[in-house]
Order: sequence, then C-alpha cells, then structure tokens
Amino acid sequence: MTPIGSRNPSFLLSLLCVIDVCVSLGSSHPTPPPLPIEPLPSAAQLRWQLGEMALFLHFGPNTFTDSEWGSGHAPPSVFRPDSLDARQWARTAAAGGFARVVLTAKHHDGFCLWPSAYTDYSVRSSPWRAGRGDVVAELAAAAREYGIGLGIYLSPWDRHDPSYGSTVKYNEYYLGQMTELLTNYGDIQEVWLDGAKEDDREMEYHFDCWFQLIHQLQPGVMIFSDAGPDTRWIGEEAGVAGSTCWSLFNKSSVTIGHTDEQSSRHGDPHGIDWLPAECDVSIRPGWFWHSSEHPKSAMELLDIYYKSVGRNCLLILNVPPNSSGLVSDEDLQVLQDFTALRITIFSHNLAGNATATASSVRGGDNETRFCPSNVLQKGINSYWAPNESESDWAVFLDLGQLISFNVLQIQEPIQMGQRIIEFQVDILASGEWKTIANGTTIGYKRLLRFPMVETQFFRFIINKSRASPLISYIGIHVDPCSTVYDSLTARSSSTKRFSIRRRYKRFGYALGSAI
Ligand code: FUL
Repeated sequence: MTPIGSRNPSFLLSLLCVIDVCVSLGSSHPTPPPLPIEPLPSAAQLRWQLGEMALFLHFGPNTFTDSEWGSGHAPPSVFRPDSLDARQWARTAAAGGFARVVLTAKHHDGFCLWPSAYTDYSVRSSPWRAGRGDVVAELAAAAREYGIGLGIYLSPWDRHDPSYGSTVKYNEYYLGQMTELLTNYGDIQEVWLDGAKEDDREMEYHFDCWFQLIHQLQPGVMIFSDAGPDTRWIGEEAGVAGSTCWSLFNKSSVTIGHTDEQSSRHGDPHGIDWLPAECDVSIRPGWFWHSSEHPKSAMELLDIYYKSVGRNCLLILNVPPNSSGLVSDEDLQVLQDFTALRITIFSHNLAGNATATASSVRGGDNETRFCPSNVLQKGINSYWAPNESESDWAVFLDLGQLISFNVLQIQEPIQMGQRIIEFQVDILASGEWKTIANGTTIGYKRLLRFPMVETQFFRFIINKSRASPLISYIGIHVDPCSTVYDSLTARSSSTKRFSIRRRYKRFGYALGSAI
C-alpha cells in the first residue's frame, strides 16, 4: 500500500498546514519552558554526569613491587605483565555499566605507561612487548571497541624525573607529556590531576596554564582536581558524598591543596560555579594490586553507590589490574555481583503504571510538556513543572494497587540548574499521610533507602527550592538486601589507610606555600 502523501508530497504539506491553522486558531501558543537557574552545567559536565560511574585503573611498577607510592627508583625491568589485556579491562568496564576507564598513565613514581619521548623511564625500557608496547594505546583502542570513554591520570608529583624541583623545567616536561597524551590517543574524556606529594623539593605547578592547554587540546574533556575546573574532589577516599550535596560551588573560595572537607562534601547552595563532585574509592584496600589484599563485597559497593551516585556525584571505582596485567577473577566476580544487584533493584520502576497528578502544572492541566506523568519517563529530558505562581509543590502517584518498596529514586533536570533544597516523601497508610523519608538536595540523582513500606498512594513534597522545582524522574524500587546496609557503613572507609593521611599535602607546594 502506498503511504498517504508519498505520491503527492504537497497533499501532506497542505494537510499539515490545515492542522496547524486549526491548532493555532483553537488554542494559544504553548507555554515555553521556565528559565534555567544559574549556574548551569557545561555540555562536558552534563555528559560526564550522565555517565554516573567510571572505572579507575591503577597500574604500573607498583603492581610488581608490592608498593603504593613507588620511589621512582624501581628499574623498568620490573614492569613485565605476561598477559596484559586492555580489552579485558575495557570489557569489564563496559559490562559493569562504567561509562569510561581512567588509567594512571603516570603515577607518582614517574614511570610512563606510554613511550614518552621525554624520558627513558617508560614502557620502552621495559621487557614488556620487548619495549615496543604502549598501554595507553592498547587501552584507547579497547575503549573504542567497547564503546566507552578514556581518561588519563598524569601525576604532577614525579619522584623520578631530574627536572622535578625546577619549576620551569618541570612544568615544560609535564606539559610536553600532557600534550603527547592528549594528541596521540583520540578522544580523552577526563584528565585526573591528583596532587599527593610528600617531597622536600620546592615545586610550583602552573595550574592555570595546564588547564588552558588541556581544554585547548581536548575541548570536551573534564579536568578533575581538588577544586576543578570541571569536577571537584569529594574530600575523602571512601566513595561517600555528603547527604546534602550541591553541584554549586565557589571556586574562588578554594585553593588547590587547601580544600575544606565539609565544603567539598556538601557544595554550596549559594555557589556561583557549577562544579559537581567525583567520589574516588578503591575496590581493594590499596590503589594498586597486592597479592595479600582482597576486594570489598558487592554489598559494600552497592552501599557506596547509594552514597555517591545516589547523592548527586560521579563514582570512580578503582579496580587495579594484577601483575599478570589482568583484572583478577575475584574482582570480576564482585563487579558482576554488584551489576546484578543494581539490575535487580533498579531495572524495574514499580511506579511505572502509576497515575501521576500534581499540585499544579505549568501552562495548565492540559500542558503535556510539563505534566506530572513526565516523572515516570526515564532520563532527565522531560520533567514536571509547577505553575510559576504556586508555592505549594507536590507530585502524587496512585500506584493502582498496594505496592511494597524501600528505595526511592528522584532526579532533577540539572540542565535547568539544581533547585530543590528540602523535600519529604509521604505515603497514605490507614487513611493518613505518613512521612517515610525527608532530605536535602536531589541534583542529577538521589537514592533514598528506608524500611519497607506498603501503600497505593504516594506523594513527593518539595518544601524549599531555589526556584520553581522541576522533577524529571521518580522511581520506586525494592532492595531485597537493604537491612544489612547500616552495619556496612562503618566498614566502607577501609581505603582511608592510603588516603586521608596523605591528602593533607595534595597539591602541596602549588602556590609556593608550605603546609
Ligand atoms: C592519592 C594518590 O596518592 C593515590 O596513590 C591514588 O592515586 C589516589 C587516587 O590519590 O592521592
């Protein structure tokens, strides 16, 4: 059968014009979306946040010498992974739902996992692939194959290179290496500037210059450091954000190396910069692989996920390849279980068939673009918006039948700014509304856990907001394991051994000021 209009396109065109005239005669113009409220995320920050999780890969001579902070004197001959398979790393990341991998191209020991032209202390001097290997290139190809992004960690602190300690020479050396990494391996999505340093040598890092060059070479890149410019450190290394967590921040109030743990954890509701936080944590006690250490359980990772991704942050989970050059089987197993848990809990929204109503709708009840049922559509592109003149804000869900649940997922369309300050969650039980959870800040994603409840009627009330609140998603879920979470909290900070104590000198001598 010939489709209408395919023989005579002008017929279809006139039909559309008639419909259009009818619509505009019969109704006023549609209400436009509300004004976004600043600060707003850049395109790179939005892409980064939508990724939710990245896989960190700490790998290098330390993997073979059983150390965390290499002295810079280990001979390149120690680097001899006999089965290195970057495809296995990328496959693991893709299967686990990680949007990208971030590799320690150079850790504090100064050893380069790519054949840098500026030093002999690299894979070129090692027995691996007879000195002709390039870990960064293999990972870049693998990441492309598996459809995930690539990030690099280039440690500012370099315990090997003789130029370290001479400001101009070392900044030139560092930028020369950065340029190699950002021009020879395709798209780089993240540059991780970790600044741990315990060194007596005076050294000033020219951060502004670095940031400009990195952005020139890779316009879509996200630069991580204590204080941005694109994403901020959460202030600790257990993978846990504050339960109030703003992507708003005042960059000018922070100097790299002098972060205030509280403001990093919580952000600043009055901040004028969009600077979302990244939560870094290792699956094992150390950042590098050690034969004596074992991974956390999938339940511990799930707890971390609730407290990072579920608190408006990105989770960067370190899974260090072992001395064979592979992600160990026990880590793979934990990651598979972690993925299975997330799928079990979040793949089905129990409110999917609910009937949604709201306190008011922007543009009136017939305005579908801002209607409350938008909150049942996945993602942040569509949203419910209240009438601007209203200050009572609530979304009601009739679930159609009694449903039991103990997890709630809420999202704001952050492309319009982060707005909600305080909220509460109520259910109708025995004819009365009862509050089952309340909290502060939502942002890109908020996950709330509470004891199992059963109800048919549910309401989400916004008590305080920077502007008219917008909600893009509400999900109701069951976590069959939630009762054990509280007892896990205390154990989730096992990486502190390698972190907090050393963080005090992050970017230490950056501005020439001794800590
Ligand atoms: C720390 C470093 O000292 C660790 O080795 C690791 O790289 C971690 C992510 O950051 O500051």
